[in-house]
Amino acid sequence: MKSAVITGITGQDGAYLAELLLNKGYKVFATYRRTASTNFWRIEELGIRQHENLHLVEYDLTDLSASIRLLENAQPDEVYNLAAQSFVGVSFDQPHTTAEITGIGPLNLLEAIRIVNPKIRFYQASTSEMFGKVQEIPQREETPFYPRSPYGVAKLYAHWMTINYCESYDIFGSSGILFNHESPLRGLEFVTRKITDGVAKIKLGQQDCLELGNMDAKRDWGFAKDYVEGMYLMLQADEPDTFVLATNRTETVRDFVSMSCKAADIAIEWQGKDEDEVAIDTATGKTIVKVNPQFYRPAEVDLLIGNPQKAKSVLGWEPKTTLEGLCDMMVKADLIRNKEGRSF
Ligand code: NDP
Ligand code: GDR
Repeated sequence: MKSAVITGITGQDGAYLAELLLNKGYKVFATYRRTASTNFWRIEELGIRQHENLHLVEYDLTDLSASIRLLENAQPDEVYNLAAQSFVGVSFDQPHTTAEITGIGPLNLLEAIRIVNPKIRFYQASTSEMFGKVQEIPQREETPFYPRSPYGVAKLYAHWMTINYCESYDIFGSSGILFNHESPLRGLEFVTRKITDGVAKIKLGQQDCLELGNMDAKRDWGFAKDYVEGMYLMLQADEPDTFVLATNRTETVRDFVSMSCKAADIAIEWQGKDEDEVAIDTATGKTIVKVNPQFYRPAEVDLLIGNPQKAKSVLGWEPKTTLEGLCDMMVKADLIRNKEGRSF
């Protein structure tokens, strides 16, 4: 029986990856942080919390000795490092914490692998945020990096440390440069889920208006469940490497709002520009979306669109879900949850 450590089981990707590996017959050691109240709702939604091969381990990525103990106890074949302070907006307010968790944290795991067993394979959750300011489109593995947030800078450090540990100590460390991936399990602070949850509440009469920041930002959005397959494939490859996972389609935040309203059967009309831009519900004449500059970022990533060709040719990986399909799935899930009075 193969075994794997997944850090960050309480997050979106950790939950989907655990489900995938359990279905493949893995023993999974999944880490969570001690918090005053537990947040296992994602693995509960997926119905895997009580799985006999899922072992929940309390752990903090910033602790080197805990990282060593984690690997000594689990003796895994593979480590998937998904834990991070992953919210770009917060990284501007908490740059130190972000650097410690998102930048130095992965180094603790690399050191632990070096000390405990250099044969353990390591996956690092790198990100399209490392591309930041547009240097080339579509972005691919060779595109120069220009991060635009403390989060992006921290991730870039961890990305290069993963490569450095491969080259220095012959550790199998692969990085997935993943573009935005979403799902009904996405955190409510991220824009897609904020929109689908907000639109569902507006449809149900539970909320009047949704306030957003930069409507012009363009993102390459895929489905998280497709992307965790790519993580798994990276650690089954013959050689460690870096791979972009993306859909090669980009849309604005505004487009995602329009798509979500359509999925909820709300007809809208856009009016105004910049900070005065609004979306009007054509049936009621009410403003249901408006701009709040509070959500603008000090430095923005304007345009992301990835080229996943290498992942396709080397790993046989391709995204399977369209953006319309993803958006529809998220809106439907949020309509059901909000109708039942449970919103995570
Ligand atoms: P989430 O924010 O949903 O999950 C992050 C996880 O990290 C949570 O389980 C969180 O625990 C955990 N965590 C945070 N700090 C620590 C710490 N100090 N020690 C241990 N665990 C910690 O992220 P996603 O699932 O969306 O993303 C997974 C990874 O992929 C992240 O590293 C993210 O940066 C990266 N990524 C994500 C993309 C996306 O579009 N989703 C795209 C590219 C990269 P808690 O619940 O306690 O906060
Ligand atoms: P991102 O995701 O920063 O790309 O990072 P997010 O959904 O937070 O923002 C996407 C874009 O939408 C704009 N935006 C808003 N964003 C939020 N959160 N809230 C708003 O109200 C809002 N209005 C407009 C943002 O300015 C931005 O341009 C995600 C995270 O999962 C990272 O961990 C991951 O590495 C990258 O995706 C790839």
